[in-house]
Amino acid sequence: MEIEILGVPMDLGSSRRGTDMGPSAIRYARLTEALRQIGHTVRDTGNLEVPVAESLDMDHPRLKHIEAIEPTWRRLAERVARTAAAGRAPLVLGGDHSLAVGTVAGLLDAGWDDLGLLWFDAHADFNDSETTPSGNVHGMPVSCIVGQAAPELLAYTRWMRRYLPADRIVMIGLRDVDPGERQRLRASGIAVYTMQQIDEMGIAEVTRRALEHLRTRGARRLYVSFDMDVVDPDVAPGVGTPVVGGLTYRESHLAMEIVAESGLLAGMEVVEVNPIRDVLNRTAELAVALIASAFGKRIL
Ligand SMILES: [Mn+2]
Repeated sequence: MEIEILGVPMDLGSSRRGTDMGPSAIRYARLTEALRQIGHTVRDTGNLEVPVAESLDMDHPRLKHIEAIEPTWRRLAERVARTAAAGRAPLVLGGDHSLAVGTVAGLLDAGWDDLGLLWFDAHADFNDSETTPSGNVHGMPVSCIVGQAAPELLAYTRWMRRYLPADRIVMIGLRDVDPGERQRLRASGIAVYTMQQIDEMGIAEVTRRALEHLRTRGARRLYVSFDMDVVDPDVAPGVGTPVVGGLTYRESHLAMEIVAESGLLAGMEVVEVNPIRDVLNRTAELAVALIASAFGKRIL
């Protein structure tokens, strides 16, 4: 596979600073080497230019830094669309999770009408300007991606040519959902597997069902949006918003191995790596190992 890496050093969408250093930490953990070792052609296209938080005025209490985030989404969408249209697999390194609006918009712009989105996360990221408890946009990207949001937030997605149908998203690993978000999520049409279902069924069954769900709704190309906080903080301490009770080391790998076996993977992003909170770059190293598993690294 031809893989194109793009870093998005953005932490404007979260209040805890540090995820802007995520792309650097992941590269330092030898990402390109890991992918080349399993036979892929890899090109690192560097980082997208993202404004530094200190250089900005706090513009909007319910949509913090939205005036800087929106143009970043547009530029990211252009870059991702170019990569995808050229037949290469985009591999986006975050950065906070708000960046997903730009990546998914770019894939849709490239004509990926058969896109299915697998969203690994401790959170639903389905708030909007009305339900948000914090005003942090990294808690809202899925609302923008499916075009279900309060008008105030939706106004910042007018540049998007289309939204992704809600039944082409499956969320896995949820364990921390805000009250207003919960109601909207239930009514959204998005399929969800919480940690409770993973405990009951096992991650293998959950991942297979998620893939089957996307396949039966017409997905032929899979994009994985992997928030490192889906993994338990004991294993992945260096994340923006840690929540106890997450995936184990092996569960997270097994999910990626099953993604690889599906043969559908066409791109991926790994977000919310926060080196400030990390221990000796362990979380970035895990990110690299999980990316390698998703792109086909096998034990035997
Ligand atoms: Mn997230």
